[in-house]
This record gives sequence, C-alpha cells and structure tokens, in this order.
Amino acid sequence: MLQEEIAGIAAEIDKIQIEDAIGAEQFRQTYLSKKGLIPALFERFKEVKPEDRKEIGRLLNILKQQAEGIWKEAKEKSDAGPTKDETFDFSAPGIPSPSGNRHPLSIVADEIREVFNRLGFTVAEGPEIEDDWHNFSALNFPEEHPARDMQDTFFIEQAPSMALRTHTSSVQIRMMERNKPPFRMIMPGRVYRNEAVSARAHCFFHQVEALYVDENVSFADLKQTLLHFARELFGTETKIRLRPSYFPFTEPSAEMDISCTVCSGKGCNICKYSGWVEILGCGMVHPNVLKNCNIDPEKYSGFALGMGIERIAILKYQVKDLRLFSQNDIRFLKQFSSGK
Ligand code: 2U9
Repeated sequence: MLQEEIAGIAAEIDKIQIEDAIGAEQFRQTYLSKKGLIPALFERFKEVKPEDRKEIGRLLNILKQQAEGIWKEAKEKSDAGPTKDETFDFSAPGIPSPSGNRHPLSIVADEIREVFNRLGFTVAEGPEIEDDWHNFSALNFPEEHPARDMQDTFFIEQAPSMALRTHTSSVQIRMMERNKPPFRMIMPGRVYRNEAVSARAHCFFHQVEALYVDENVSFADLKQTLLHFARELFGTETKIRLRPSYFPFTEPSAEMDISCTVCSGKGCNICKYSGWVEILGCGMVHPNVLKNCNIDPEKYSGFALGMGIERIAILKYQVKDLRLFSQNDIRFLKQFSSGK
C-alpha cells in the first residue's frame, strides 16, 4: 500500500509545473512541510514490516529528494525574477521619444545662408569683441559719430578701446585686409547695442550681412541680387522697392522694402496700411572702406547689404515681441518647424 502511495505521489509531482514564487510555496506546503504529504508517509514508516523497511526507506528517500529538487529549482527561478524575454512585450506600441526643434532664428539664418550659398557666397565669421578700427574707423565712421558713444555701444571696462561689435561688418574688414578681391561672402552673427530692452528693441540681436567686391560690380548687380533674395525668401510674387538712405560705409545707400507678405500689399497692421515693410539696408561699398583695406577703389567696386535676422523672423512668423527669441520659453519655441 505505502509503496503504491509513494509511486503515486512521485508520478504526481513529476507532472507539476510551478510558475512562480507562490506556486513554489504551495508545492512546499503540500508535499514537504511538517504537515505535508511526504512527512506523513515517513510517519507511516513505523508500520512497515521489518523485511520491507529497506526498500520502502529507499523509495521514501528518493521521493523526498525528488520533491526537494523540484521545489529548490522552482524557488531559485522565482527568486532570480522573470527572464528578459518574459518581461519584453514585443507587441506593445512604441514609446515616442520627444524630439526638439530648431530655434526660429536658426531656421531663418539657414534659409538666408542657403539663398546666398546658391549665388556663390561663402560664410565668414569673426570675433564678437572688436577694436575701434574694425568696428568703426575702417568702416568710415567719423570720429564724432553717435555709434561710438557709450550710450549706443557696450565698451569693455578693462580695455576701453575694445567694444562688443555693433554689426558684423567688422568681419568683412578683417577678410578684406588679409585677402585679395574678388570677395563674395556673408557674415551671420550676434551683435550688441546699448539699448533698453523692450518688445521692439534688444541689447543684442543677430545680423546677416553680405559683401560682393570685384571689378565692375554695379548698383544693378545689387538690385538684381536683392530681388532674387526677396523672391527666394518670401515667395516669387514678392515685389521690392528701394529708398535712398545713409550709412557711413556705403555710398550710395538705400533701404529695401518688400511688398507686405501678410496682406500682399493691400494694407494691414503689419505694414501699417502702407503695403510695404522694410527688411534691410544696402549700398555700394564706400571708396574709403576699400582704401582702408588696401583695395584700389579705381579698380574694384562692391555692394553690401545687412539685415536683422529677428526682423525677418518677426515678419515671417508674425512674432509680436522681440524678447521671445531669447527667453527660451518652450511654448514659444515648439511652434517652429524647419520642415527638415
Ligand atoms: C563692409 C562694407 C559695408 C553692410 C550694410 C547695412 C547696409 C544695414 C542694418 C540692417 C538692419 C543693420 O541689422 S541692422 O540694424 N544694416 O542697413 N549693412 S550696408 O555694409 C557693409 C558691410 C561691410 C566692409
């Protein structure tokens, strides 16, 4: 009888599949604990006839070892935790990784750069802290020009002859001093002006300037470049108009308006009902500037233009407050996409 019961339990535990820690504990309690089935069989060993004791004892020990082996293996597995394959649900939908986007000023600066790159202009860069020569004198600023005043420019306290550049034109001066024409380059970069910060003005902003110096460069070349640029940036229907202006570094000088991109020239509050918006300044490089860089103004001539990147971005995206560009407010920045 006992022999058959041992064989029955041995067959029973052989078929048991233990899934987890709870299953392992249930198994232990059923078969191995003090009140479990196997110790109960050992209890009945007393009843066994002496001649059968050796065999029954052997079978009981084998059963106990078998049950302990099953329980230990299950316990070790559950203690080690689930395997990698069991935790990874290959059918679960993916978690989207949040992606950033480019700053609106970078998007606009890149667009401007691309238009000029296609016309053969290369990019030049230079220092943000400049000396008086490169920022003012070489550019034909007279000694008494207001831009040289502390009210308008940030001078460096420890080196009063140095200032934060007020335009990127100083980069062109450096390039022209060191190289020979022809030059066809653009200078993107940050510039500084000593201004009270408001929705319409900031103490730093970004510019792109362009410079083309070669033999026989004319105002007609400038005008055609400007028209091409305006159409590339604002659309093929865009019209331009030039108004005479004054800058120390160009002669003649002009400011360029484009037909309002918001109302197409019909009149709206962006263009103040004029149909036109100013986007840049330009002109023929002043002969004094060429001379200052040891370039013969009898042989060479050039055109230059400069624009504020913020101004273009404000127009393109209808941004109401200049300060938004430097406040790093994610709600503002998230609205821009370069489409790349
Ligand atoms: C050299 C000679 C001439 C660059 C130029 C302007 C006209 C101009 C303003 C636009 C808005 C500055 O950002 S802004 O405030 N710039 O109107 N800039 S011509 O002329 C140069 C540059 C370099 C050697």
